[in-house]
Amino acid sequence: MKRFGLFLVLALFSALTWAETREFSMTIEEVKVHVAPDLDYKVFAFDGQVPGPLIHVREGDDLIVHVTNNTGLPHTIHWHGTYQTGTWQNDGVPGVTQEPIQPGDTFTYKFKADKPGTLWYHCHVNVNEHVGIRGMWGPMIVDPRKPLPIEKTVTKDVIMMFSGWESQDAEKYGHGGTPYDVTDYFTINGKSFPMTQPIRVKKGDVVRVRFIGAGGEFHEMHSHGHDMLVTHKDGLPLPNPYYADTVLIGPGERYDVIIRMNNPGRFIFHDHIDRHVTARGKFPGGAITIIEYDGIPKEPWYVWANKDYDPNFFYSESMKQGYGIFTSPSFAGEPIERRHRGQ
Ligand SMILES: [Cu+2]
Repeated sequence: MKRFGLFLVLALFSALTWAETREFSMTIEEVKVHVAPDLDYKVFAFDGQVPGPLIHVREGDDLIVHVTNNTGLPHTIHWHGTYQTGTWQNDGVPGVTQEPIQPGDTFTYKFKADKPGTLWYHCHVNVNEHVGIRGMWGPMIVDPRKPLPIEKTVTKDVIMMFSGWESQDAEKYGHGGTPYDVTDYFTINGKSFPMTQPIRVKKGDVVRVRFIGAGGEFHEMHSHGHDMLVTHKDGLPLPNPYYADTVLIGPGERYDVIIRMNNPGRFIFHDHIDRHVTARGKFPGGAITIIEYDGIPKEPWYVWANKDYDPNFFYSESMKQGYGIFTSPSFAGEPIERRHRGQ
């Protein structure tokens, strides 16, 4: 009996303090991604994909991330949201915390996942080009040690990263991202409608959408037919969660919302800033998706009646796989011949 008591104490102690060391490797690659039916774009891509791979860890974990720069320009990674308590040299800001990672070099970041919630990572070199229009961003989800009761009811996770693109600089590394350049494409997870994907649900689902403002624009996401319960801002639980059917996401911001899927049908879920639902100036395009309930027939006139479905477009499948780093083949770009670089 005494021994069992000791076991219980030890089990409780390890459950409370359990933290893992998680060691990942990432590369930065020059690839071309397919942003819209009429737009291919040269990017600097984490592990060759835009958005970058999902990093999913638990609050308190120790992270070691080896980053190898296989591109022709210098970069860093800033872990947006982490406090870097006692590890400020890992904050990823060139000229402030480190020298940039030069082409061909590897840099290792070591830090604790000390802030829970919806975070993201991005380059901090020449940010307005590399982050603004060149795809250098990815999601980092840190599960809290003490989730809210409502978080435990979630049946499906959806991650949406917003960004803008400038078609005139699609082929020109080292250019673009200034206030004088025209942003004419807008995307969710790197794709402009109709290349985005539906959010497929069934009645009774509790969907958590994590909005991440990865680009330089504001996005006003509007959920037809459903209210969103806004529960977290920048990873932190709100003292007073509130309902909204439009949520404004600014650059760098994150909002977590919970949507109860209680209204079977088919509903558009779109950016309410008119120019953000265009592509090269033409409607419809840009930041649009559609909530599709199971069992709703798809009439032939439905815009996505015959769509090839990618269940991991919003990282929903990756989020089910526990902790680690998760690449997504559907976000992968095509390699660019090095000799053509720097056009
Ligand atoms: Cu960069």
